[in-house]
Amino acid sequence: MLKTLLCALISSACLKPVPVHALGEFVKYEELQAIITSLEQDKVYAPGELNALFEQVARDEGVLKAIARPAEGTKEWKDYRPIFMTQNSVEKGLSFWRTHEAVLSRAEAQFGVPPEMILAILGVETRYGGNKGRNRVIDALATLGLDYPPRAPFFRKELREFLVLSRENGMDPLNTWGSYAGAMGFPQFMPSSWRRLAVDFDGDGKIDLINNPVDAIGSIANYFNANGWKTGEPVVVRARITSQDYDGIISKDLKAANTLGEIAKKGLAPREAASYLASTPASAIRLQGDNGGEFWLGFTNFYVITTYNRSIMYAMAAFQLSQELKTAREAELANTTATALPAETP
Ligand SMILES: [Ca+2]
Repeated sequence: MLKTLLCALISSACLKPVPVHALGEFVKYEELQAIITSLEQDKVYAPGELNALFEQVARDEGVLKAIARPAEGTKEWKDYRPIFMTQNSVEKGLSFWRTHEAVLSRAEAQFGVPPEMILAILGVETRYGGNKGRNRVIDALATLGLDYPPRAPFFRKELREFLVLSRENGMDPLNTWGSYAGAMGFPQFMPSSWRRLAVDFDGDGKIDLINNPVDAIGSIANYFNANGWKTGEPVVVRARITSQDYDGIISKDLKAANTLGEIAKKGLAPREAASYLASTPASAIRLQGDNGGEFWLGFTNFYVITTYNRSIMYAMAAFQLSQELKTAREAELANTTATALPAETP
């Protein structure tokens, strides 16, 4: 396609409005036909089945608009944080925690991921299942995989995975809904993550992340575990400035690329007195907070959160929500205990 070529050469060419494609337009695309041929050869679909399916798939202009301006790319931390850190989110999280307490404990025992972290992901992703996305997944993935050149190969792979997943899992691909990027259900798993890391955590023989919060809880825990979550280790701590050499050590990567010792030499050390080893892998993070620059030291677990969504602000929001939830839960349990105890006789 000429447009694909142009966009590959000049990325700004892709930002202009593009013509609306009619229903079924994608069937003409060579890139889609390659996916269809491969799925027919692999006998996942019968010949003709997918061409008929894609006659009912439409390009989604809203998806292209949405991907051009994700919140992580346009907001500072001070404006990003309040989107997720609300009283309402903490209260809903506590309510979800009470409802699914046994399942969360089972997930922690099996995968080593604490309940508050699993809940924070559910809170940030979908407000505990309240907003699982309003886009038809097949339209979203086809639009991004076929008409969004900057990330087309990634989304074409996800489109293929989605078609396989639908077949494996008995889902109707024309009636499955998710985010503008094709992420699905309570935990907003992309199709490849669903196929690789989702688990049937209630043992009903089916993995359902869209309607089943139990499968969602187990799947998030398994995802974190598989991506290297270190049970009981810290996630991120606030740093204090000890000298002004720190500029060069601020991380641009999504991994713990230095050690605490290296970062300390450049002038950033944990704010709270704690016995961290100088050899601990960490990265120095700078965020623009309400009161100017904030410095943090992210550990391996912090970067495990970014495997879920490749953004430092996302990981920080999820971590801070997890801590709010944990504190609120502890307070709730303390109150319950206090009222449950018999009154002491003086
Ligand atoms: Ca299940």
